[in-house]
Amino acid sequence: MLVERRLHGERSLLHELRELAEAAGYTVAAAVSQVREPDPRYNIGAGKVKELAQLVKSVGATKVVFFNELKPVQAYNLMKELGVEVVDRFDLILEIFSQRAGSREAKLQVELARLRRELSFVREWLRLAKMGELHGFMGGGEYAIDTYYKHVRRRIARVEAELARLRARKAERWRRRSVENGLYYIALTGYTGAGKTTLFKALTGQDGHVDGRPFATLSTKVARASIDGRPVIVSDTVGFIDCLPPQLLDAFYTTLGEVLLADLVLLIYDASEGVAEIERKLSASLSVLASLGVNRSRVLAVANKVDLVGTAEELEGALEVARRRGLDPVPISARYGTGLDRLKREILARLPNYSTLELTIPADDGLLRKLMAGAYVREIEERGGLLRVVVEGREEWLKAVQAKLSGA
Ligand SMILES: Nc1nc2c(ncn2[C@@H]2O[C@H](COP(=O)(O)OP(=O)(O)OP(=O)(O)O)[C@@H](O)[C@H]2O)c(=O)[nH]1
Ligand SMILES: [Mg+2]
Repeated sequence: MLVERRLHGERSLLHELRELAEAAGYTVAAAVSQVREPDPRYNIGAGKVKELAQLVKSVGATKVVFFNELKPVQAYNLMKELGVEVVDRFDLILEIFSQRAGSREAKLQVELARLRRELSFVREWLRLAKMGELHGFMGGGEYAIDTYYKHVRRRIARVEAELARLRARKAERWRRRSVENGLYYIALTGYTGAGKTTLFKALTGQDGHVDGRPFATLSTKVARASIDGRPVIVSDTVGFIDCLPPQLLDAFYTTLGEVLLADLVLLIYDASEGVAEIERKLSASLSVLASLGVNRSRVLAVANKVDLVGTAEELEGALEVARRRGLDPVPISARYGTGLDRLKREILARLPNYSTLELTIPADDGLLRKLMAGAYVREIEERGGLLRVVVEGREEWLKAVQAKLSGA
């Protein structure tokens, strides 16, 4: 059963909570919404709790999921009154993440988010214990809680250290690819379900998991692609979501090294949704990107699923939402390949430090192959045993190749 409490004038997000619950494998028996200020005891009003208890019985619900973040005491009070397990949206998202975490990194990230959450719970217990408000809620008393708190802190430090090692290795791989091999890095980002993985497939030919449920992708996937002959690295990333719990943001998104290091960040959104929904998801995505430190100048917006958009006016409306935020979206259909040519042109036009260089190289060594792997060789001409080539690519890299040549 789903429950949401919102303030007057706030939009309901029960539809999204439902998608999440279904993605976690639940069948939704009922959904309840209440408009009021939070109640410190239950989050919702005490009268509503009685109603919920009735409803839980009549529909036979075995679990209640709140949209709102519950304080430990609220969850505890609610469980006592409702007689079934009570979780909030954070727990639900974490449940999906842990079901789907495949890679070592994703598993560690789930653990970190869980530990961080636990830490904030323990802090709350400690606070209540100090105020003498626990009334047997935690039998062990303040000392036991304090010991546990230290234990959680130690585990957090250990997981963080391992994640830092993984991240350093990733950054090193990136450095090799960009600095040593000249490749550009493009990150696909956007709200969950926007079509990142579908576009990733269309650009790289590599398969990814697509199932139409939220958070289909949990681990970043990286592949080489050729954009009109220009070799690039494309990465598919974890989707964003509205009201992302801060502990999850910390655990999952600040480790999106791909996004931080990317030369270009594509922000994909589903243009087939209503304008209000597009607005909500775009602004959630932009605020995650901003909190990751991604500059707007590196962002290229992509309006996906135009095959589902009914009329030209609707499409215009969907593009206008992004324009109002200073973005100039490229309309595409990742599924049917519509608009990909224009998207590729726009990508190329935005690659930073892209330049053209003419080089004369020996015909017989591996340099030509190296150039072709890291840049776009536009022209090749043979001249008396030497090759005159015109290459386009990352300026620093081309200059480095040139310097090596003249030094040799
Ligand atoms: N009609 C249509 N459907 C699309 C298009 N692109 C993606 N979809 C569908 O939208 C759903 C989500 O697509 P994904 O590619 O998994 O989206 P994602 O952004 O990777 O989602 P997460 O991994 O959950 O963040 C799937 O059911 C896709 O088949 C498109 O251009 N047109
Ligand atoms: Mg995906």
